[in-house]
Amino acid sequence: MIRKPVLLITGAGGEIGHGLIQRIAAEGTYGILALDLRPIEPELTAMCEDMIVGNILDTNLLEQIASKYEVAGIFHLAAMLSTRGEFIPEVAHEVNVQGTLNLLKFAVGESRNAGANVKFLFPSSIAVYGLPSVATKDAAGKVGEDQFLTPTTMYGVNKLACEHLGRYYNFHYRQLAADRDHFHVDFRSLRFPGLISAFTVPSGGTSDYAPEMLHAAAKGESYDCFARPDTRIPFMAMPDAIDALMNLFKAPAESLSTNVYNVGSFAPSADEVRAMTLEAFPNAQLGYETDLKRQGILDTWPADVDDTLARRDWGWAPAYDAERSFSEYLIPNIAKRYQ
Ligand code: AKB
Repeated sequence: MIRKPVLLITGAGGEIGHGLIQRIAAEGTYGILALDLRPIEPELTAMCEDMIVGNILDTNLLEQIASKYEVAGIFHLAAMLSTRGEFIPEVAHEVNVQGTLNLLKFAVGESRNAGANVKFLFPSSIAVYGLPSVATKDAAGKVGEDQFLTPTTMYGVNKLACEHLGRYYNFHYRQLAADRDHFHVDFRSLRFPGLISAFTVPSGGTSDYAPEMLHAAAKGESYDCFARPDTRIPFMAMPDAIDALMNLFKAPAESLSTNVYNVGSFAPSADEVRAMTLEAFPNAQLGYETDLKRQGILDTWPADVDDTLARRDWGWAPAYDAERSFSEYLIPNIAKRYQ
């Protein structure tokens, strides 16, 4: 069997996967091995070396992949998000933590086979933060990587656990074993804010109100926002999220001072998102019906993040602020999509 060097993308059919497959295919440096529970769109499949329908919890499947391909890097995107995870927390833990552990172990094997440290890109989240009250959130402003790490959702707990697992596999894996490998997993993680794509609508997240509002307005559907008008959390346009992942992937290891980086972009209130949406779609019917339980989660997430380390270590600089995200990326593309 011929082993081909590829980048493995788990959760390839999700929101980030869409943009990432297109970016990696356009760059042309690597082949893509897409893995998802369901087949992905034919146009995206056509950009991939292979599309495997399967589960990250299936270790036999991962062994088969290892025997067939030389995986040069992993973008482990598969996850169960914060809202959905609260309905089935143990399943969320299995998918989010055991699934990540399986992939980290897989990455160790690939590093050993390749004789080089395989890069493991992991999208973490602002859900790792757990601010104790709205007053603390208001006072905290931009939150740094080491502050308020007391998440209240299973998803946040899982993401934080996986950041630590990644650091362990990077630096301490089997530290007492006599036959400890020289090679390790090069674990790199980004704490993403809520992401907004013009081409896909998220599901199962708690930051979903912003993209839901925008897509509903473009479709001419009425929408009641489940967050309070004054709710403020950070958001990012999808092209910047893809840039962040690719730039961190390409950054020289010696420039990185940590395994986990905040990345910020813009941080509008729910009402500011509504106003920007109404500017583009003046007839949209956008109201509020606050879901106090989901609001409770949003109140524990920071109003914004301090991304000084990402800016310093690997030159992070978002291309899209709120104005540009809406006027140049979101509105034109969403409007065209639902025309
Ligand atoms: C969610 O809402 O669960 C995600 C996230 C902020 O990580 N979009």
